[in-house]
Amino acid sequence: MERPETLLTEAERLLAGASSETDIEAVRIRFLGKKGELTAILRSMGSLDPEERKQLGAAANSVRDAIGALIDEKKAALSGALRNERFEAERIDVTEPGRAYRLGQNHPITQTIDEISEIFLSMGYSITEGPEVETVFHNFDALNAAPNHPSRDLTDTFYITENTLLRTQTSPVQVRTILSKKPPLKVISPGRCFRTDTPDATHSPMFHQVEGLLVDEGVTMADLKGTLDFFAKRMFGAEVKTKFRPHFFPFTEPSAEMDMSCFACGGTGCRVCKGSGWIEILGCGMVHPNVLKVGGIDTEDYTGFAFGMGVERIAMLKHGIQDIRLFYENDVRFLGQFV
Ligand code: 2NM
Repeated sequence: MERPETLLTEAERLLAGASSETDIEAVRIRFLGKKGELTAILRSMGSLDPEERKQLGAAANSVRDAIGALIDEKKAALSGALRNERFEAERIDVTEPGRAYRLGQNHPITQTIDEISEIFLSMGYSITEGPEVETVFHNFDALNAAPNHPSRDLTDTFYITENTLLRTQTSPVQVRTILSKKPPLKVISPGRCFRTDTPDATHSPMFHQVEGLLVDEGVTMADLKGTLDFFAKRMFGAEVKTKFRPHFFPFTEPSAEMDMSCFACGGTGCRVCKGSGWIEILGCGMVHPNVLKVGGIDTEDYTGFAFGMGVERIAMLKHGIQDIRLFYENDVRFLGQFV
C-alpha cells in the first residue's frame, strides 16, 4: 500500500496540471472520494496494531487535510484565472466615442404640410380631417358642381360605386365642417386626393392638398387677399408680392388664382418662373352661397372665403424638385436630403 506522503506528492503533481473544475474534481474523487486511495488506507487500518494504527492514522488525516486545502486553493486560483481571462476578452474601451446613427425625418410632403399648417394655425385656424373615400354628395353636389361638370366624369375620378369615390380635393372636408358646425368657421384641411391622371413630371394620380375655409359675418375679398398674401410671405419670404387673376370654380364666386412674384429672381424672370417673373401657387374665392346653404348658413348674415393649394407643387417650388414622382419612389437618397 502507498504511503500517505506519496499520495500527497501525486495529488500535488496532478493539481498543478489541472486546468478546469472537472480536472480538480477528478483529483478529489481519486484521493478523497468514497473509493479513493486515501480512504482505502484509512479503511485498511483495522488490521494493524494500535501503535502503527495511531501513526498511520495521523499521517493519513494530515495528508487528507493537506489535499483538501490544496484542492480549495487550486479552485480559488482557477476561478480567479477564468474570471481574469473573461475580463480580458470582454474588455471595453469606455473612452471610445459613441457611434452616431442616422435619425429618420418626416417625408418632404409631410414637412411641407406641417409648414403650411403652422402658418394657418398661427392665424387661429383649426386642422380638420375627413375620409379619403367620399360620397358623390360631399365631393360634388354640395360643392355646387353642375351635373355635367367635367371632373365628375367617370374617366377623371376613381369611382368605387356609383355613389362613392376617392375624393378629388379635400373640399368635402369643408362641406362636412359646414354641415356639422356653426359659423364662425376657420379651418384648414390637409390631405390626400385622387384623380385619374397619368403620371408625368407634374402629375400624379395621388397627391396632397391643403384647403382652407373661413366663414363669419362681414367677410370680404379683402380678408381673403390679406390672409393669402400673409401666407405667401411667410412661406416663401417677406419680399414676395401677390396678385389675383380671375378664374372659375363652381364652389366659389368670384374665384381667382393667386400668383406670387418669383422668390428665385425677384420677378425679373428665370428658370423657376419660366421667364414670367410670376408663379401660380393657389386657387381661391368667396364661397358660393349655394355651398353655404348646404349647411343652412344664412347667406345674408354670413360670407366666407376658401382656398386650395397643391402640396407637391409648393414643395417642388421650395426645394427646386423637377419631378413629382420622386416623392413616391421611397428612395432614401432623395428623401434623406430633406432634414
Ligand atoms: C380651391 C379653390 C377655391 C374650396 C372651396 C371650399 C368650400 F368647401 F368651402 F366650398 N373648399 N375649398 C376651394 C376654393 C378650393 O382649390 C383650388
